[in-house]
Amino acid sequence: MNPFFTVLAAAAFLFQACSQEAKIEVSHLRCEFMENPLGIDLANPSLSWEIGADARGVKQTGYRLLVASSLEKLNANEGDLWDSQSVRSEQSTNVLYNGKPLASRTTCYWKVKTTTNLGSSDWSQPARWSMAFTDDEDWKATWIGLDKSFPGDILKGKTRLAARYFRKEFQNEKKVEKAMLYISGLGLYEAYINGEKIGDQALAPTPTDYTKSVKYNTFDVTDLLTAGDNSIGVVLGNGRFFNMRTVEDQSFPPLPPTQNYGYPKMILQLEVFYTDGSQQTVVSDESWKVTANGPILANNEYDGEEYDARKEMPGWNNPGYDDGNWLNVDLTDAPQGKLEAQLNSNMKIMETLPPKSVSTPKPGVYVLDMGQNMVGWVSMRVNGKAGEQVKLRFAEVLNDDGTIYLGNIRNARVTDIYTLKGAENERWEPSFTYHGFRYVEVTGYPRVPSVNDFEGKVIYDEMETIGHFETSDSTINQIYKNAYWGIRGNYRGMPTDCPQRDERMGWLGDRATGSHGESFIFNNHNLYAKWLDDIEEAQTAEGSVPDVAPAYWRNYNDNITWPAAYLIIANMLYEQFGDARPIVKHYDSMKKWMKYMRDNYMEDHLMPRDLYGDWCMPPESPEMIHSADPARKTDGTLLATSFYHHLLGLLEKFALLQNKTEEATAFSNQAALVKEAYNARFFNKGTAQYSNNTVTANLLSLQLGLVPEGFEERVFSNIVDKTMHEFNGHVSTGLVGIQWLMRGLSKQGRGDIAHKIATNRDYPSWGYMIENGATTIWELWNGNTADPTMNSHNHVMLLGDIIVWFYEYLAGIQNLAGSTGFRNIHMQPLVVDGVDYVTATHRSIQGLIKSAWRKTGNSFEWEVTIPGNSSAVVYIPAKEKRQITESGNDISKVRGIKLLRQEKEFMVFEIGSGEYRFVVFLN
Ligand code: RAM
Repeated sequence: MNPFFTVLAAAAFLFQACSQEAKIEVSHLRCEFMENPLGIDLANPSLSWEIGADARGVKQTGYRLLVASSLEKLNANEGDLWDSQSVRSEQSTNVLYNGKPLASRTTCYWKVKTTTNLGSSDWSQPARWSMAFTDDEDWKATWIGLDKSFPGDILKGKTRLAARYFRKEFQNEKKVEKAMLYISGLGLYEAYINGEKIGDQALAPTPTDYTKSVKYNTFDVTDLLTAGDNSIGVVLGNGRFFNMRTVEDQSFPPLPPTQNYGYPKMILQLEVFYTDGSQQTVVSDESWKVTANGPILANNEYDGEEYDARKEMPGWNNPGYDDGNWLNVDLTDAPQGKLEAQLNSNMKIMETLPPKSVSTPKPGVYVLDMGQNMVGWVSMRVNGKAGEQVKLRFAEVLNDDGTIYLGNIRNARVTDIYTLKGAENERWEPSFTYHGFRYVEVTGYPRVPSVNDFEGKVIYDEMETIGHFETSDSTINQIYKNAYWGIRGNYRGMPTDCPQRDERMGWLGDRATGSHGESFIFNNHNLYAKWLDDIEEAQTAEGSVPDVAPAYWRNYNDNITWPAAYLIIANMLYEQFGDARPIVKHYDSMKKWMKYMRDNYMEDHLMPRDLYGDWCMPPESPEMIHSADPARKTDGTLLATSFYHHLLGLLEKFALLQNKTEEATAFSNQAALVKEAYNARFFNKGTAQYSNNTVTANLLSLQLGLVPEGFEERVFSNIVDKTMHEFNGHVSTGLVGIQWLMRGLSKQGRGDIAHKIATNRDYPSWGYMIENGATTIWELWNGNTADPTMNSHNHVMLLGDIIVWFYEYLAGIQNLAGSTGFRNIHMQPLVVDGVDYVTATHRSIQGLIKSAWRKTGNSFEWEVTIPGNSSAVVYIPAKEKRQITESGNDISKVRGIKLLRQEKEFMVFEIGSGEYRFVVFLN
């Protein structure tokens, strides 16, 4: 061929190739689901990134990861810790570090570059993580504290201790290059260097069963050190370490004492690296001083904090303070638990809320209304004389006369007391307590307070909000908002049942399906991974798993429906975040528990162990907590056996994931026997009813795969009949059934009933709560009239699967069957009468997913965003494809959109990443 033409042809080819090249960008680098985390002690942390492109349909074909011990090396493309080399792989999330063993204290700088079907990216911006201690020998510090009480401390019943203040001075002779601080202070600590508070965490560290594990936090404190004299100050509060209640507490209802781990204690290690290469380590040891004679006179998470500003010790956490009358510390025993780096976030002030109003129900009694049931504390500004005392009490509801109602707080004192020192504009907020409240009663305030004198501090685990959801329906929107406030208010390093009364425990049953819904709204991966560890730590040697973890209450009831959360949540982390590690890590303990329950309790393949029934189903009369009507109650053996069957299915899946095929087969064989026995016992073929035909009985059977083939429709119609005729289109389930209700109805084609249940405003419904002023979710459907002994206004358990339903059904965002972490997405909106639009986003680990649909008079419009390196199967509600346009073009003419099939009232297409705008013309 003429050489000239060859050149031309080559140029033309090149031009073509270039014109197809898209701009590819890698961003949002995360290590262990966090941006730039400090203080990790894992050998193989997980790395994830997002891929963006200015063209649709981008798919990663390979990556190269560099991890370097310095930024300079990374910038020079030298991965001295790990150079993955070019890897052919589609995986862009949960890639496990696989380089040189990571030594303690290493800061790991990393970046990634990808190849895709549309071209290659440049190197990403660098990110980093830092290693804490990987070897117990790294700890040179000892535990210190004071193993005794002080005058004023109360050790029995409603316990209280004064906070303990610790201090230590040290010198810095040379120029500091870097300083890292490692600390655990139990139950809670606040730490200072040269008077400056270290970090912005609150109520740290995260709570654990301290006989099993203890978490420490890592801080970069380089900027806090000065030349010459320096000082460290630490304050310790009780948290969950010193028992909040002992047997002497005569609460009603009688509550068990909380575990006692002893008097507060701490361990601290400060490592200072100088520019000349030398190093100094300051540790907690016998040279520290301590006093309990400071301003925090008393603290207890349930009861509140008392602070006497006259007892402040100006300069105590600065160098040069005279600690002559302080005590020498005790070298204490270490808590038995293993000292480990904390991976889940600490709590933090996440939002500040001004009160909406102040009222005066009685002379001298002021009541702040925050306008929202919230969790945290109040900060206050006050002017007055030394010795004047302001008392704050916290409540969720008011009495008719406008005073606060404390009946449902049980025996928590929920009282903060501040004694003035007589300075101008005194400001105060507590350190070692928190409250669940909408209203604050203020007494003793020296003048008439105004809203400007107070601020509500909203405190929960520092966690990114990754979901937004809105519809045209104001009830649905308010349920979502109430759920949002309730969920975040119950993240306290563990998911708690409630934040206000003398309970606040990690009840397993409350969060099984709930955790799945929550994962659309919050990046809660690390919290739930930590909670699974808490659950495993709570397991007895025999295999029993309690209903509460960490096991501050020893609730070993050998029940099924509560501990089931252990497996259900491990599965959730895998499904929603693509992380299989929790499954692998806990597989043996899960198996052990299942075997323990089988060996000890199973009778003829039925599981008779159930304690709570379908907890808190709507009772027949308004003041009741639990229904007494046998027709409303679901048989306990049915609940436990259907769950056990479901869990066997999960174990089978977990076994297959690890290629343990024989074990998988054994689980599935066992499940078959359980199913047979279950149907023989509970199923009436003639009526297609399970047991006494409650919605929960039929629903669990259907949703958990127990109904014999061919009977599904009839069983479902029993659910519909019961709901529509006996309960007039209202919810009739409690905590157990509700976990499957909204999905169950919608899956079988009755999304309209789910919608009715979601938008009801009369009893029982979430809308009824709203109608009665709720700004969070109640523990009971009849929370405005029921017996106060069990009537929290901030429980999330009755949310069941409604948040999942909002995202997976109304918005239509869920993992495609078989996919995890939103690699392949199933987009199918539930378009129901009464909802005109839905807008939802979820920042998944792959990147941002959006579904926003709207009905107009004669069209249906749907905006969809699929993150890079993901694809989706989209269900467009249309009978024919010629009705559909995408960004104004006939959908059949748009490249990259592939028609898969027609399915019922949907045209089903496959799409790649990118933004789409579908319009369906209805005529
Ligand atoms: C209540 C708790 C919790 C529930 C248990 C069974 O006391 O508040 O929500 O799981 O009982």
